[in-house]
Amino acid sequence: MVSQSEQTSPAPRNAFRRAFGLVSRPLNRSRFFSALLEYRYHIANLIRGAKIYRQTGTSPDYAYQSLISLYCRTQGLSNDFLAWLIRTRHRQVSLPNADGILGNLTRGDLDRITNEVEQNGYYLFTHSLPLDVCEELLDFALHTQCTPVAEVGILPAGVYQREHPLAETYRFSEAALLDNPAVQKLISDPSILSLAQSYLRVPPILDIVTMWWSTAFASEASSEAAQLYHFDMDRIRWLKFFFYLTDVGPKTGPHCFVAKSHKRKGQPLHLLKRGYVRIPDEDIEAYYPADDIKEITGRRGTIFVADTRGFHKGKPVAEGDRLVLQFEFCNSLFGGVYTRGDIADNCDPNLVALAKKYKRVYSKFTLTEK
Ligand SMILES: O=C(O)CCC(=O)C(=O)O
Ligand SMILES: [Fe+2]
Repeated sequence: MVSQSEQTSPAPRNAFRRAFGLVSRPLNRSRFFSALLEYRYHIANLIRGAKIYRQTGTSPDYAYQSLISLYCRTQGLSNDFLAWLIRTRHRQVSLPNADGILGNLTRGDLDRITNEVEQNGYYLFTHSLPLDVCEELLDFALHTQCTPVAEVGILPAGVYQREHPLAETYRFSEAALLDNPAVQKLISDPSILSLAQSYLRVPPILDIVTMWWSTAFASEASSEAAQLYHFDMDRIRWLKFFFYLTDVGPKTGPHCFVAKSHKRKGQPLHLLKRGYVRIPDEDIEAYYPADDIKEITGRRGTIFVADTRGFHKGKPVAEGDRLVLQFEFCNSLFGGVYTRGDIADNCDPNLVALAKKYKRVYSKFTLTEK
């Protein structure tokens, strides 16, 4: 159990000083205040945007753009500061025992994994999805309509034909995924929820449920299919859970992640100055040691998490195809546009019970009667 009593946070002022290293470094402090002046336009946008977000649940685009600009200019400090602010407002909640798809995780396990993600930006689990769950999800993916998304644009939806790909990726709708019993179980899995809370340090909010095929349709890396290095920046802080549902080797589009690049100052200013754009492999390879550029391969069922504020991409698929299921948990829905969804009251009873009890976790969904 992750209980509130375990979260004895230090006095906010001290926590703030410790978090931002302002205690014994006067130079940093003056830099911090001059940055405040320099960035006042973006800060004003964030403050105005936060007010609107509190009233409506959505953020104006200018505030989202300022979130991105500040992230790039401060090399992540602005997001860390906002995450600290959110922590002062939302205490962690006592979730069910962290016994689930990731194993029966003790508080020690959660701390160890959280620490690894904090250090490296990703963590590959020893536990994997049981084969019957992989089969169920693969079956879903071979019989459910999805949308082909190609470099040239979006094509009409249809069922993916493995032998005749017409686009680099095929994406499933969140609504279709939420209808699937295996997905319902996973988004309410206690080990997943506990790890998300442990990393975010506030009750996690489920903001993305997605699944997509990546194919060998194009020979070039597709920007649309996130096959060029980039960082994600839709929220303030988040953690993505990836599930490989097909075997993924070096030629079938492994996820690539630059270890440690998710940290504050983990991305150099000369790359961040380009803004929220895709970065060619050569520029990543020129800056980061080869040892830090990881390719995550694994049999179907492989599970890993990543803080995709670090540089990452899907390696272009050279042969065959790759099916991935992914969830994102965030600390706030402030930021980019998000889709709302429904959780029907006739779906997995554990999910319905959790959605009633942990309103923040499922706050982008409405519990509907079927
Ligand atoms: O396909 C991949 O492995 C990368 C996906 C990606 O960029 C993301 O999920 O943010
Ligand atoms: Fe991404």
